[in-house]
Amino acid sequence: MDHENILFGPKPFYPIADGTAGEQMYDALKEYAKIAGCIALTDGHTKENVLYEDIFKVTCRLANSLRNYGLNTNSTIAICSENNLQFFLPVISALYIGITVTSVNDKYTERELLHNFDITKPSVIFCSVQTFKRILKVKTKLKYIKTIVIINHNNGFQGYHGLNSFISNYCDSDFDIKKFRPNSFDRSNQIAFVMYSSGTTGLAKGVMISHKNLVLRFSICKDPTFGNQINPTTPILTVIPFQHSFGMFTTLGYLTCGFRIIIMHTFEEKLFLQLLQDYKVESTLLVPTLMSLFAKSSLIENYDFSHLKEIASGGAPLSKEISEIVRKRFTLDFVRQGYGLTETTSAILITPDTDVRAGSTGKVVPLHAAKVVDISNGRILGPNQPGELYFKGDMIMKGYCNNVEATSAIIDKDGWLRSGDIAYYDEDGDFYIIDRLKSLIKYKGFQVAPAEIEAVLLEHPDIIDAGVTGIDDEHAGQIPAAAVVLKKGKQLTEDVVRNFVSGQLSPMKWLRGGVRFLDEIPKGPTGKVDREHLKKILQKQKSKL
Ligand code: M24
Repeated sequence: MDHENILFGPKPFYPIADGTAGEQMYDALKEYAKIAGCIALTDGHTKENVLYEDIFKVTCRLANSLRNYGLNTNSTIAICSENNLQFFLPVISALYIGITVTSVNDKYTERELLHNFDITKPSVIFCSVQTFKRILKVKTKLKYIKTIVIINHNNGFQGYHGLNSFISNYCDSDFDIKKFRPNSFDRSNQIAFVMYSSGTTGLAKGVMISHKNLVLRFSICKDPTFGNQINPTTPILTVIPFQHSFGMFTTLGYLTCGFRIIIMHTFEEKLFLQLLQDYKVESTLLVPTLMSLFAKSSLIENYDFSHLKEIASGGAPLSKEISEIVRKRFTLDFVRQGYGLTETTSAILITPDTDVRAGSTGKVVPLHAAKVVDISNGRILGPNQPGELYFKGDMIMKGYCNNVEATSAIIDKDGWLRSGDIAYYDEDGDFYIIDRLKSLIKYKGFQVAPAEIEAVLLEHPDIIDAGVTGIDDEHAGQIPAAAVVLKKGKQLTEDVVRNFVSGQLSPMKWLRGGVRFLDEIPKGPTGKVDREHLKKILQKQKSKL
């Protein structure tokens, strides 16, 4: 029977709590707010602190403002900001009410923002001083955007609200927060977030994450084997962008645990190490690019990390060698790995701290199931046999926003989600990711969809065909590279093509892997770009440079 090869995660350590994600967050923050001086967030760059008490009060008032403004469970707001102390205020307030939050990359260009907003049509955008200009430009083109609120500015400017002015405009100054209660609704159907992912193919799609999906993440975060022991005030350092599911759902989970979260918006090696030491950090999150940096860093020995219990890495492949070097250099018992997709809310494979194997992405988390499928015949495979990974469980997204076709291409009728990754598991149920079947490029853990860059290249009047793929890079994991076919008689230089792309797409999508001019793009029988073949051509070119 095939079914004996389906791997199930263990029972959850605590039963899944009742209520929506907003109600659970409200209850948790209310408890921690009672602890005098309990710090929720510290800005690693400025050292400014925010207390749980502050977050609780402001989110209740902001939620009341959003209600009075006219938003409800049918509304969508957007957040477009780098990591900062205010990022989660609109996010948490929206969770209380059941307003959907769509989170867009703060580095996105106008073109990219237009594409993502059009999927969800948010009416209010919460942006930062840094993203304001771009958001303003986008607003002039999108009629459904009614209001902009600048979260890290009190009173706003150019006639646009800051966070305080928005609240004082829509919430009475004598509003009694004791009277505030979050809304109750069906947590299985209410969409808490729309995140963005290219899935296994194509352009960005809106990934609908329900309140129930999020409740499961909250539970796993508290599981002592797969998550963290709940000791309020435990210091945690994170540099993972909040706009991405990895940063968003780990940090929201930490807030439900009462941790002190030290945040960074930009990675700086010295500052990161200084923060680990000065705040006696017990746990930190990294992406493999930064793990590689620390494997070679000459600064580590200058600091005291005696409080550090774990480093966790995720978002892209981490080699066994790098993992072991970093573990030894920080004198840790283990390096934890997490593996997830935007479509699985958060990590669905995590290294349990009871059984750590270097190079493994860990075991299936509680209440979820995984299987490895032979890509040639669809059979479920046993241990040590590589195939495509599939997942099932309550963290699997509700579907792609307004895109039934794409949803049924990735989730089958029995609820199994195709990961597009090739992996195997060993006799003990530890998973190892070995390759990516889908065309997705991972640049420093960020998603880059080749189809999006190809579409931009084809807009150039002298380019008649284009193919993009990721080529291996020691520092970034993968970097995008392109092959283009020019119109007869036309000539372009590599720099012109690279600049054409850089002018329209955000830095993670720039053609750092170079451009090659070909007579024809290698394609398969159905006309799709043969990325394996293309990769060989482009990788060869890079190794010659
Ligand atoms: P998205 N090893 C190899 N490939 C990986 C990987 C890994 N560990 N993790 C992700 N990928 C690749 O941008 C696969 O090809 C994420 O990356 C994502 C989303 C939510 C949570 O999504 C895969 O198909 C997380 C990652 C996450 N990672 O770690 C943790 N969360 C975590 C770690 C420790 O769509 C593609 O990236 C503790 C707790 C955690 F939550 C998916 O790319």
